[in-house]
Amino acid sequence: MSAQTVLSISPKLGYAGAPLVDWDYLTKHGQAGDFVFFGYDQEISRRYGPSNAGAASFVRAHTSTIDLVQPGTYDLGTIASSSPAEAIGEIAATAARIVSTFGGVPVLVACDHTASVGALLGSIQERSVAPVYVYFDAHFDLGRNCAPDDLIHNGGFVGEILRNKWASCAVNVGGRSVTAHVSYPATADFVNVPAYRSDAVIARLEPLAGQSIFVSIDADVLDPSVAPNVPCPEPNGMSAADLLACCQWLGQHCDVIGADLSEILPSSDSRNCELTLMSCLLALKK
Ligand SMILES: [Mn+2]
Repeated sequence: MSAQTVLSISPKLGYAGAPLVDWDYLTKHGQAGDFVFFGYDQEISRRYGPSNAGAASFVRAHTSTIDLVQPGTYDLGTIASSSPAEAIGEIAATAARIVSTFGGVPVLVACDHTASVGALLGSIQERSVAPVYVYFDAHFDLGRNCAPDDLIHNGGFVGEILRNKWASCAVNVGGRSVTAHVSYPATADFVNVPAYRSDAVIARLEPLAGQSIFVSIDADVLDPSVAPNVPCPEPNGMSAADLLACCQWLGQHCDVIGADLSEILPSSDSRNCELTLMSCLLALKK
């Protein structure tokens, strides 16, 4: 048996033990609904918290030796971009290519949460109906204290998504920062679920059953006892089990068209939160 036969695909070295593949492999073997991870290792536009550059590679290195992965899950590697200013377009182009080539589901692992705009834009490119943007995050990231032309950063990008109608509605789960309690004028098409226990959250999410959704996970939705290594920690967050149960429910009842994970600080004191968060992303797969 030749080495080529044995290594028809790479050894498992990607996110959650998924095989690292290239476009050639995906074009030949990718099937509709397959989850395709890709990383982006640079900061794009951070307004809050210290830099977490390198987070995508950190998460891959800390999850590649486990075997959580299911069939039909791949890792395309880490994409490079010429500059942070070009990054959103390049992330969007990669996500759009995953969708258009074989109907895959793009799953981005990134640094600051702003990268989610690129993953969402690529995921919706061939769709006529905007999805619901479901984001697990201690912060609303609506930029309600920012000028309307100053929203493309990790504290305002959800406001930009709504203003541009890239999503039909944004649903926040786990928002609890001090700004979540300030009285701002209501934001159209924004809903928050101020509960963390999965049974209470799922009861609120039930209207989403059967709908197309994009799911974005900011690591700071978890309690700092579970995920201490985030740039903007907030006390009293969700438990790992509750976040996982919510993601399982979304995966089973909704059409997940794309997903992302961000805001993990590379650190030796991660308490393995990257494994927890990777399990949550995988739970979104049918
Ligand atoms: Mn956050």
